[in-house]
Amino acid sequence: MPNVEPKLSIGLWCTAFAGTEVFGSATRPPLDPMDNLRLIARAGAWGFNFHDDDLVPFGSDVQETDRVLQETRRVMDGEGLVASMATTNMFAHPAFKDGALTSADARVRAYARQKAMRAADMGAELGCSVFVMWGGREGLEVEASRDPREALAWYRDGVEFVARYLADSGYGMQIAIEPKPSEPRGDIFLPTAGSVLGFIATLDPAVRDRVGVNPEVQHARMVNLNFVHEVAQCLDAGKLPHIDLGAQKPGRFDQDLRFGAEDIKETFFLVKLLDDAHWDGPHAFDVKPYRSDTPDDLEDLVRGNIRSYRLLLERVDEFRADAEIQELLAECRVDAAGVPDDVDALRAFAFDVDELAARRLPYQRLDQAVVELLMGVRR
Ligand code: GCO
Ligand code: MN
Ligand code: MN
Repeated sequence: MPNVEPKLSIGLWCTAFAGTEVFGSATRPPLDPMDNLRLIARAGAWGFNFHDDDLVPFGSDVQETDRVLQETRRVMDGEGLVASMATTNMFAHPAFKDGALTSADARVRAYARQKAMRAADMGAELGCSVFVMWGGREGLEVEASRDPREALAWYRDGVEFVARYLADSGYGMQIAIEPKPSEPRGDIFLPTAGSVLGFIATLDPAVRDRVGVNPEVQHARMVNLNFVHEVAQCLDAGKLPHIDLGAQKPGRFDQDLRFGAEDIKETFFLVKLLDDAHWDGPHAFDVKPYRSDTPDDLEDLVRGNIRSYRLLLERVDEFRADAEIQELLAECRVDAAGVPDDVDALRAFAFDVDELAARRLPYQRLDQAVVELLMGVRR
């Protein structure tokens, strides 16, 4: 049995992705948001995530916004679906062509804050627990265009503003900043989980507790980082309110492939890490259909993520119950019996370094056992 039953969610923008990219136009018709919610529920997800504009068309007035939110609520209740995470689209509109919270145009920065406030209102209305801030346009191509220290200061002002707005409005949502190294900008500010953790440490202490990281598998693997270690660092800092899951071949553009579709071993250790940590935040699939998918394939995309997550959790159970693996793990650890703690005694202590160096580590067998476990031949 897993330590925690995972809350599995998916973004409305994932299933609604019609296939438009730089080299080609849409391959699927638009997907109505309410039909999208029903599809996600039918495929077995616990919850859904949305940008303001995924649910309510850009530029809608207050009445239209309220109408859509009420309809959403009705569908959620009918389908037993949870609104997990809300976020602001601060990247699609041409007004954000050179940044949102880090734009050198102070009017754009103010407009971005306004849009974030409205998105937060929508999230609170639907009962979301997390507010993601992905700074897709927060970056540059022309290094000469701004002093990155100034951009980071604007970024900090923007995040603190949103965090204060949530607090002042009595909203319980946690902010989760999502790092990404590039795409759509040539260079995005806050490229890795470590960068976001460092940035959070500089926030006003009055709002710092409300802000964490939303790391994404694909964004770390785009730049060949060990995602399991990125997530471990967020957990260690108590800063993991949310996680974006998917799959990615290393060193490529953001592929947003179905969870489990690449690097099964690292993905297994990610699932294991989250369950070992008893982490009970929302597990969000942030994936895209293939351009070749038809509308009928979208449900398979959602189901595939869920199934792979659950299957890997079963493999985690097997890892814990595997006598040989547990024995090998026990062999890997040695306590410091006989070694003094005391500073003076430790300074004087004579280590047998040859013995330390000669210790045998059963890593060939351990890693092979994991590979075989994942191949399904140890049951
Ligand atoms: C990406 C990002 C986005 C964000 C989402 C939330 O694919 O580059 O992951 O999908 O997570 O837009 O703002
Ligand atoms: Mn992505
Ligand atoms: Mn994401």
